[in-house]
Amino acid sequence: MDSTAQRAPRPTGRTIAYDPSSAASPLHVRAAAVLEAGWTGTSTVPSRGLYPHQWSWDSAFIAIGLRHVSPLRAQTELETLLAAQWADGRIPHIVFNPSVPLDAYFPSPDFWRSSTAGHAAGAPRTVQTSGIVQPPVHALAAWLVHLADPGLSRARGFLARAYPRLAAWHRYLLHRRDLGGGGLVSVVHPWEQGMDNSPCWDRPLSRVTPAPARSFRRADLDHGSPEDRPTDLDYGRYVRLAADYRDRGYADGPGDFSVEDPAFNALLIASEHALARIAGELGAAGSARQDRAERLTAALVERLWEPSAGMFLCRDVRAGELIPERGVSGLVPLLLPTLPRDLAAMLVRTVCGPHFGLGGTTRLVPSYDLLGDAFDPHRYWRGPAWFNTNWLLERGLRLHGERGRADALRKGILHTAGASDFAEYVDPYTGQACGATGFGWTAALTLDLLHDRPAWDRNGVTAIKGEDRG
Ligand code: 9WN
Repeated sequence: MDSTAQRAPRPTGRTIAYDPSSAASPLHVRAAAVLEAGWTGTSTVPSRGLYPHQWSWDSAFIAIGLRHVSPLRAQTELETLLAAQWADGRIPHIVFNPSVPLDAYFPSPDFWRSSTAGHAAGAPRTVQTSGIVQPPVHALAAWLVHLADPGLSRARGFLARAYPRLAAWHRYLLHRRDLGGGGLVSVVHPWEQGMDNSPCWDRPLSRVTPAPARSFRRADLDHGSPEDRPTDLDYGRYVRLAADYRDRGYADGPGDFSVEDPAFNALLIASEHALARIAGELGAAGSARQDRAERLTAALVERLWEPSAGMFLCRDVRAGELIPERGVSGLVPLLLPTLPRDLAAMLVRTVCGPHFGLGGTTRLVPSYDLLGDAFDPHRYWRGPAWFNTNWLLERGLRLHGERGRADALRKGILHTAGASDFAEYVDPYTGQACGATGFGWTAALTLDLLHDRPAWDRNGVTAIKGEDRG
């Protein structure tokens, strides 16, 4: 049954159309229950078993959904993450919960040693974190959370406290991570980009000597099926890269792995647009940020657009070339309002074409090229569909006037999320659940899609109907 179109009997026996965004709708109730179960008192775990700490981009997506249930919790979610920011501006990809046993997740705090190895970079003393980052969805999330309850946000000084931290975060990325020298941000580890095991990393990762398998113990295989997870060889390379970065005191500079990724940079641009709105709300000028967002968009097109693929590709900075693999990350810039029209039209054609199959062969947009040699519908980021990337594409389609396609994708996401018990990821053809169920951002983004779709302002930063009083 399509859970977006459920009907419920009234006591009178009359049947009325059920409002799926209502707090009483079954899908809303189930999604809210997932977030409730993952709430620790200060933040939300992505998954109690597989990911029992706070993750950076997960928290941003979770806050975007949580705002529909509790704007206060959504603000707290982001505040907890921002409190773990390093003095150099980086927001760590994991904030560890000290009450969780060390062996529950690998790499654990004793691997990252943030407070000692990260001392020179300004890691906080009071909380243990990882030393790498994740995509900057946070300013966008903060703005959307503010819009959910501007009165509460102003009363708590939410944006006034978040703004300097978000600005420092963007400064870190723009000043310390422009490793290619072309104005875009580079990631130095696949975990930073968030689509950890994408075939886009295979080529740059092949230069990395793996850490021996016996030198670490994976905890993920205690929860996930090995066929769905990265291989031991990939893990060995992840461990080597992270340990080398740690052993350099988390100092940034050219390393074995530096990649300019389209989704990471597009999310930074979307967040720059949001920061401009936040500055405006706080009575400051946001025009410099708008200009920067436009310059970054131009750099994105200049450095990562590949006309023959009809999409953006990743750039291997060390090799100085584009990586010839089509990952979903190359479609995410569709969410940018100032993307040239012809490029947006080509992205729509590509997402609906044979490589990604939207509206044709697939239920949801896969994480990787259906026709690619490395495609696997179940293995981590090598083909399955994720809910956060589909949510981003739904926004992009809507922004660029593709309302019919956006509505269909929204329906597909809601149906698949409900039917898969809010899976971490799914087979893009069948919707079969993979990885964890009861996954945080799947539930949160379901809640967001259950609410009214946004009216778009000219910057592509949403205003929920009737709530944009700024
Ligand atoms: C490493 C938490 C995170 C997500 C990532 C996803 C996965 C971790 C892992 O889980 O990564 O950060 O152990 O595989 O790839 O996007 O943020 O949900």
